[in-house]
Amino acid sequence: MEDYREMWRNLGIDLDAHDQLLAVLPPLYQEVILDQKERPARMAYFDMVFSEIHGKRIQELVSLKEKGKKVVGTFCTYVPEELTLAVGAACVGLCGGAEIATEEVEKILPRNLCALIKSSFGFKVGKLCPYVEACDLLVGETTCDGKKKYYEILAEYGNVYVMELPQRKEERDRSLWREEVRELARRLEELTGERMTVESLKEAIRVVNNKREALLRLMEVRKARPPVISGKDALLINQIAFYDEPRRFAKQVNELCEELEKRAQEGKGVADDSAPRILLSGCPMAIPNWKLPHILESAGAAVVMEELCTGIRYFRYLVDDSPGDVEGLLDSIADRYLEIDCAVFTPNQRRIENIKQLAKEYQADGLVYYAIQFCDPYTVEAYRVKKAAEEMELPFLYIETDYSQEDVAQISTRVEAFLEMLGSRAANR
Ligand code: BJ8
Repeated sequence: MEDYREMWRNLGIDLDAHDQLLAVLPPLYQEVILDQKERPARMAYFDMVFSEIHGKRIQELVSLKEKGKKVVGTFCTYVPEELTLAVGAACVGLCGGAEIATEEVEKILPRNLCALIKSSFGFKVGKLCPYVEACDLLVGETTCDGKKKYYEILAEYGNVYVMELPQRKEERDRSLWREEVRELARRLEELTGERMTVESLKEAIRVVNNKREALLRLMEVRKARPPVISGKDALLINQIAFYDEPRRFAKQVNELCEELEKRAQEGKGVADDSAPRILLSGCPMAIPNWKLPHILESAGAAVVMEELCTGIRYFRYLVDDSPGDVEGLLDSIADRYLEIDCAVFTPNQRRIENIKQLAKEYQADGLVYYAIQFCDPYTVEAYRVKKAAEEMELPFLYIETDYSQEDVAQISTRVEAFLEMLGSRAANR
């Protein structure tokens, strides 16, 4: 890896603490990702992106900034990437997936707050994330209570703008959300000094839709039996989708899909066809949170689909680019994002229907529900998902955890028992 220390120093990174962080990642990556068997050759690109997580991509963002462009950070799939691209800025997802600077964080945030929020804040207070330091604007949203109150505190550390996300999907909610999308567009125009035009919006929609289509193509090939890519590799790709350059990323995903489609034709898989197929559902798994998929796949399961924001919730719907004026395109963008079925919405029946459909399409043998401890929307909605699974006679396993490694043995035991039960069901079929 090149020497990026000067760049990190200029961004205000705490170099000593950062060295410690970077020392932990390669062995973890080796164990969880690189040691898997039969990995597709085209995963090499994503391995490179990960190995350069604080290097090459940051260098690209810094050189954009040197050319007068802006970088915008987001924490949620409801914040429209298209708007950022339409004003020539870069967009990066900033959710944290590792326990970081916990002592510092817990001086300010409560201990019993979800790990994802604490992690994001840890990267900021610990001065450990060059992405967050490269951002000219951080865009938050009123999703769960923890996040919206956290943004008030984050505003003491950076330039924060918060979108008001309604929690229902009635017509008046749609009007509010369309207004919010317009307001963000104005804020981004102000930040960059660029006006959004029909052309720039259409181009941005095209770029992000292409990324979504590439990821949808990847999901399609995961229906194959035996599975042609591991759940961990698919998750890694979904995680990288939040910070890589979107055009290059889509091209790489499409090239990987060619390889996987060929594998599917040849019946070549990464696991045996008898491996229990798992639909994973729940809270997002931000990089480098691979804890549960690693436990599942090490125990012999094959994760075939993620009903997560680091999964299909991020790319399921495309933006309609047919309107011929800026206002129409902004409405079209707003409407697409309001389709997302996060558990912060009520009622949220669409999510239940989507989960049922995914379970059928991917021939899931079991549903594993992942909830981050203290996440009210997802822990409470688990009840309805469990009920839906019962109606489908789909075995259900609920895992509530955080980012620590302390409960790995206990989760492994529960996962093993669950997979054993799936195995005996299959044998009795
Ligand atoms: S659209 S899932 S990215 S809000 S896990 S911080 S909900 S307490 S991350 Fe999310 Fe947007 Fe929804 Fe997706 Fe709160 Fe729960 Fe923590 Fe969460």
